[in-house]
Amino acid sequence: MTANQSLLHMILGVVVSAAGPADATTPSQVVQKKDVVSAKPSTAAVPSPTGVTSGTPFARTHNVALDPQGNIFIAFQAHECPVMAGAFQRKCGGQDDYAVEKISPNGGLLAATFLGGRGIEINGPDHVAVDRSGNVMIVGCSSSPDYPVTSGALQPSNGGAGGKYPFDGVVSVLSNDLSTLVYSSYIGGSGDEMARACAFGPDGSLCLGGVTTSRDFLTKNAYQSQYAGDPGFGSIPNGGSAPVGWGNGDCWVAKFRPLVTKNSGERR
Ligand SMILES: [Ca+2]
Repeated sequence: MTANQSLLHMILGVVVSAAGPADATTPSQVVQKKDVVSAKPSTAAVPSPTGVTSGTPFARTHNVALDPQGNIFIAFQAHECPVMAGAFQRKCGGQDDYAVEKISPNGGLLAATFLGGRGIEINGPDHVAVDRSGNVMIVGCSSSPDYPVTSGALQPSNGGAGGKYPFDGVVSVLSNDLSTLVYSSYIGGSGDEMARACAFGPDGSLCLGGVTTSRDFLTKNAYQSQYAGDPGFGSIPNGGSAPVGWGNGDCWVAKFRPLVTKNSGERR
């Protein structure tokens, strides 16, 4: 086992223990139960663990990824994070945000940024992926009406903002040094969505998957263009007596064109 693999193994061990019961949780359950523990490793486990979650009382993560140089990218839900000068977003937008950290193969914190708006970014983010150029993609779920998006985004506004179902999926790509938001968009309709998995295609395309409870979820060239699940999250469909959850919605998959736009500058 190489040093890199050993470090990653240790961090993954922490992540697994921190994730808790997995993925049947709902936005409200996540917020109410506070059933997440810090992913901060012991100093004995990781030399100079400068920041997996230093200073973070509440953190949740599901995934890590490596860039071609062996740097480790971890993303989690947090209100506090040791961001540095040059970070894309240096302050939490409100409630919890996503936080993304770049950690060297030796365990040193190289960069960190928040990513979120004044609502809550929850349940992860569920997936992190890194492309051959080192760009870092995360996908997740946000209730914020002001989650950071880039010009030319597929969906620049939250499809459920101000309504009963304010959670949309989000997909964001950051530069390798976490200073620039390369691409970011909501993806969702009037119901609730989560984006739960992501990968870069061989051509650089963004491939996403998630769950929706929206009858008006955007489709294009779709195998299944009509929503077949129950109505929105928390509703009582079909004469039932209990509200439905994510499991009563539909899955979705989406493929975005390779990245062509770039924004720059610090957001906050
Ligand atoms: Ca937030």
